[in-house]
Amino acid sequence: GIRLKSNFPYVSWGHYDVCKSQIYTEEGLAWDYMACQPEATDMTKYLRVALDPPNITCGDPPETYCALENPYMCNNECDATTEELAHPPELMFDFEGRNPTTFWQSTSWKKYPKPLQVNITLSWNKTIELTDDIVLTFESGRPEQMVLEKSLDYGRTWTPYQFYATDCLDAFTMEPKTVNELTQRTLLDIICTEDYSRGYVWKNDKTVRFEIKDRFALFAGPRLHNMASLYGQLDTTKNLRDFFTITDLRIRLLKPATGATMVDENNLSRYFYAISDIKVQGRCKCNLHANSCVFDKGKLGCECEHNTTGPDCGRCKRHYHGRAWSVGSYLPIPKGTQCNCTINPCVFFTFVSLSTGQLWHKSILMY
Ligand SMILES: *[C@@H]1O[C@H](CO)[C@@H](O)[C@H](O)[C@H]1NC(C)=O
Ligand SMILES: *[C@@H]1O[C@H](CO)[C@@H](O)[C@H](O)[C@H]1NC(C)=O
Ligand SMILES: *[C@@H]1O[C@H](CO)[C@@H](O)[C@H](O)[C@H]1NC(C)=O
Ligand SMILES: *[C@@H]1O[C@H](CO)[C@@H](O)[C@H](O)[C@H]1NC(C)=O
Ligand SMILES: *[C@@H]1O[C@H](CO)[C@@H](O)[C@H](O)[C@H]1NC(C)=O
Ligand SMILES: *[C@@H]1O[C@H](CO)[C@@H](O)[C@H](O)[C@H]1NC(C)=O
Ligand SMILES: [Ca+2]
Repeated sequence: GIRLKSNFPYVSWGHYDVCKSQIYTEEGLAWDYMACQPEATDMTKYLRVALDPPNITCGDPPETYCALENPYMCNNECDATTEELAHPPELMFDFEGRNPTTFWQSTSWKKYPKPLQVNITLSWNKTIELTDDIVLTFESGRPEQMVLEKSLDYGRTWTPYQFYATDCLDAFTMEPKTVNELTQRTLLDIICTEDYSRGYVWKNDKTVRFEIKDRFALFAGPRLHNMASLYGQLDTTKNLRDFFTITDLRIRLLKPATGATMVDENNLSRYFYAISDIKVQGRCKCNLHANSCVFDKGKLGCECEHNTTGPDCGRCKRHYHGRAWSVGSYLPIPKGTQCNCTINPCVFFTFVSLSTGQLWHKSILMY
């Protein structure tokens, strides 16, 4: 089990909002160092999106689309040169409170039976930890085949997160499963689900999910009331921690909605992909050594404490290798970790360079 200090400020997702606090000890005032992490937030504000093929967005040349459920209803026009009729990728991430919805749209399945396949790659150039379900909203029927993939190394290698199909056996030779069938032991299994691909039900539910919360619930209980138990597991089980950690996501659209067993070859303008919204909630991974994450000059980075440094606070600062770096811990001091100075006493000076007048951030160690 995990022991928690009763005075830890506990916020929404159970993260501690301070990295250190002053305490009174028998020897006087001292610092108590704690695990800390930035608050979870909407991570779609900080990503880059790339499409493959790059020219797969509709509207160049302009095209008219028909509704999937009614081939005579053809009032969906896409023209990249007209703002009101363009459907660029940004519209997957804009604020969706308006009516009508705004969405990205692909070209239609003109080259049928050649597959209509699109990769949508989301990159953060920073390690982030997912804290809530990934939710995609499709505006023209959910795809009949799709794979969600993740990368943990800035897009060099990819692994599947989840497969989606109307028929898992047929599409991926996988038995269909639902997230509810997972247990603590099989939590990291990659499954194929048919839950989000069924024919015409798209009118009622347009969303495709990757269920993070249901997986958390296997440790933290149905209403996530026991986050300490989850954090205890995350703290000690690297595979589990890495499972929810990403630098990039890729949505591989493999087959659009057709709503039928046969594709109507006389009217291929009924088949295309359209996505109005993508939700990705998470926080910067700071190895439990930072309270906040900043977005500066287009770049996400942790504001490291505990004398650590690096984009993820993944190492000790220069001259602070008195103790080997390790992930911050939810366990109380002295298990709580921080990098410390190599020598004792540890004094630093900041010099003003006399020749240039500039502040010289060179740190000098003094005995
Ligand atoms: C996209 O570009 C490729 C290669 O340049 C071309 O073969 C393809 O027809 C283009 N697709 C569209 C929809 O314009
Ligand atoms: C097929 O698509 C065209 C537009 O490409 C449209 O005018 C027509 O009404 C559609 N329906 C049928 C059944 O042909
Ligand atoms: C999409 O990504 C996969 C690997 O993740 C790659 O094999 C494929 O060629 C990419 N492009 C398309 C258009 O599917
Ligand atoms: C990613 O971040 C690194 C620094 O951590 C930077 O050097 C690189 O240019 C960034 N790449 C992109 C594509 O922004
Ligand atoms: C970081 O180093 C400074 C200077 O030596 C020290 O005062 C401080 O206690 C250290 N912080 C942690 C969390 O170890
Ligand atoms: C740094 O931590 C190590 C391990 O806890 C300890 O042995 C060492 O004395 C510490 N150094 C300083 C300068 O406090
Ligand atoms: Ca939108």
